[in-house]
Order: sequence, then C-alpha cells, then structure tokens
Amino acid sequence: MLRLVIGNKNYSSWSLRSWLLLVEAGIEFEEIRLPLSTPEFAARISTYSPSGRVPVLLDGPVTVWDTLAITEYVAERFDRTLWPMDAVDRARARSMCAEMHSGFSALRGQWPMNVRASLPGLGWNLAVERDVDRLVRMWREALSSSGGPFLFGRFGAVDAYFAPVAARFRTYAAALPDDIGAYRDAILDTAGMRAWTEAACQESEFVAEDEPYRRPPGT
Ligand SMILES: N[C@@H](CCC(=O)N[C@@H](CS)C(=O)NCC(=O)O)C(=O)O
Repeated sequence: MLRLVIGNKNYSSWSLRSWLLLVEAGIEFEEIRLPLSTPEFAARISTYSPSGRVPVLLDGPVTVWDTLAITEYVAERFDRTLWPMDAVDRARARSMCAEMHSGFSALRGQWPMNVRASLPGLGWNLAVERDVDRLVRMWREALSSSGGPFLFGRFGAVDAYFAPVAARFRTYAAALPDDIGAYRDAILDTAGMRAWTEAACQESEFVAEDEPYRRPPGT
C-alpha cells in the first residue's frame, strides 16, 4: 500500500496538499505522521525523505518527495483526471500550481497555516493584500470559465494545492468577495478537508516558528 509521510495536520501546509489529493481521489494509503520541530522528526525523517522534508510518498521501492512531484506521480499512476482533460485548461492548472509552489511569499510568511486557530486580522499588510488580490483574480478567471464549484469544475490537483490557502483565509478571517468565499468554502467543506481539520484540532503540539501571534500554552 502507498504510504504518505506528513507533518502536523495543524501546521504542515505542504503535507495537506498531498494528503487531500489522495483522500479526495479515493486512493488508499497509510499515513505516517511525524510532528515538525521535534526530536522524533529529526530522528526519523531521513529514513523516509532524502530532502529531510515532508510530504514524501512511498510506493513500494519508489520514493517521491516534494509536493509537485507527488501530485504528478499520483495523477500519472492512479488518476489522470486529477488534472483537467483539456490541454489548455491543464496548462492553466499547472501554471497555478507552479505559481503557488514558488510564489505568495508574503501570504505564506505572514499567515502560517494554523488550522485550529482563529486569528482574525492578524498579519495583514500591503504585501499580503497584493497576494490575496492575485489569488482572487486567478481563481475568478478559472471559476467563471468552468462554472465551479472547483477551479476546473470537479475537485482536482489544483484545488488540493490551494487548500492551505483556504485554511489560512479562515484562520485569519480574510475579507473575500462572495464568489471567492464560496470557493474557499467548497474546499473547506470537502470530506477530506473536514477530516483533516478535525484531526488538526485534536493535536496538542505547539510549533513556535509557526505561531508568531501566540505564546506557548501555559507561558
Ligand atoms: N518544496 C517542498 C516543501 C516541503 C516543506 O517545506 N515541508 C516542511 C513542512 S510543511 C518541512 O518538512 N519542514 C521540516 C524541516 O524543514 O525541517 C514541497 O513542496 O514538498
């Protein structure tokens, strides 16, 4: 069976992308959770991941690390419909994933993923506003051409890629136009995302690097 090594569900945005992709595609896998910034992570990660990072997908003797590579492997081996069937749409979806992979640094830096927290308004600045505006424009273009509810109609790789952004929009209570709020909610309401959120809320680890706005409990 496939195995997916992930970090904390509360904090690990890259892990969420691969996990949600597999769950929403109905592909069975065993989950191995290594809490970030712990001695356990440091001791065990090198047995799974050559990059020392999560997520990493293990398929028998095959190791696939880095989210984009995992996304491509899963689509190629198990479900090609995770990318749009139309070549032009596929190119657009891939461009969006690539832009997410390498961009939106203000949003990622100011708004670390923190699924269980509610931190309305914190971290907002002009650079975050620019990133949000870009997301709104990009999402709107895809949604208006597909008719939704997901960017290219049905749930796909590109929606898994934006799931951590949807989670951040909820945590930091980003004010969004109605159509974009509906897309955020479509992601948050998937069975996979609900299960991930529930599990994140059960976690008790506090990772200081991902918590610029709160003190560790009890301090
Ligand atoms: N480009 C990588 C980024 C992966 C990444 O940064 N993962 C973080 C957790 S979200 C990690 O493993 N951090 C642990 C560390 O760097 O020690 C990907 O797309 O998978």
